[in-house]
Amino acid sequence: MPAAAAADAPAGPKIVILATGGTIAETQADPMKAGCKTGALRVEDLIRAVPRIRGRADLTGEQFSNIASRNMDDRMWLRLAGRVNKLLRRGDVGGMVITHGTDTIEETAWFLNLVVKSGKPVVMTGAMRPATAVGADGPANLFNAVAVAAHPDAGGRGVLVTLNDEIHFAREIEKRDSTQPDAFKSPNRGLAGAARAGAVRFFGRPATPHTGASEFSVEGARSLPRVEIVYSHANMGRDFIDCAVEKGAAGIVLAGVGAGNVSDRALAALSDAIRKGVAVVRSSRTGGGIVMRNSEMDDEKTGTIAAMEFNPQKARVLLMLALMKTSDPKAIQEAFLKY
Ligand code: DAS
Repeated sequence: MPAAAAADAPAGPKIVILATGGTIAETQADPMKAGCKTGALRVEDLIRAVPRIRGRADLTGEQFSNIASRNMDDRMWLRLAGRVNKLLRRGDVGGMVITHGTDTIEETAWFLNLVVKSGKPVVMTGAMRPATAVGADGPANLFNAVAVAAHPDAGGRGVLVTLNDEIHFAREIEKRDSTQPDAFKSPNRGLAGAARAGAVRFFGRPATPHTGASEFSVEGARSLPRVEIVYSHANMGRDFIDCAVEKGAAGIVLAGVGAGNVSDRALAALSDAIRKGVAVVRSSRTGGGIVMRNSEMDDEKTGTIAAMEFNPQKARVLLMLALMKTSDPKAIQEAFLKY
């Protein structure tokens, strides 16, 4: 067999690529002008665009959706978790790659990390540049994601996200730049590993419970508790907090200033919300650091919950899942300390 054909021959474990959409599947009418066509490419197109990818694993593609990830919602998350769990229960499936828009990839990865019940590899990826862009990053990201999912030591690490030659843990990854290919950082506990041209190196294992060891499950769930994020700022009043409560939020995540702080006027609204049984988590809008319990604000007195390292969008996911089990602020705080 010629060398090129041998390199393309199916090898390795069976990996299912589940495509959900995002820029990796977008094209531009003119690469030099703004504007992208969402859902332009299907999973077969994504696979076809990557030379030698079939030599890394026995690949099957499945189109789950083809949306911009800003439109990812609870219903799709529940359906996605169900599909991933079902595929991973199959004896012949060795692992999965999920392509996803980068805008909310960190939220979906963190959600799946807590509700997928399998130790098999689940690796998410996407692209910052559309498929037709000069220097499109999608093909390299997909190639690396397949290499990570097919790696014999990739299991048991929770959901991983591979972009820009880096492997991130679902718990840690945050999108920190709106345009650059190196938009993703894992600021608190660091990277899970590196993947360069399909060469994979793992740096460590997750230190917190995930997948099979997570107590959270959405099996049979038809909806998720409503949790809103309110953004703290100078001159913050109470209206958006009151509105969230009136609209039926079971939880509120505060994207607080500094170490999860908020104005006295807004705090009065949060205290009223807590008295009505709404769980309130204090996170930070700063993009780094840890919102510790009883730091500048007295959580014992206010009944608030400290988000620890979780940014507002990650805290929202954890609060939604915690609220499926309890509305007791102390038990929810335990979850934020444990996960
Ligand atoms: N198109 C946006 C999204 O779906 C951005 C991207 O994928 O990079 O999230």
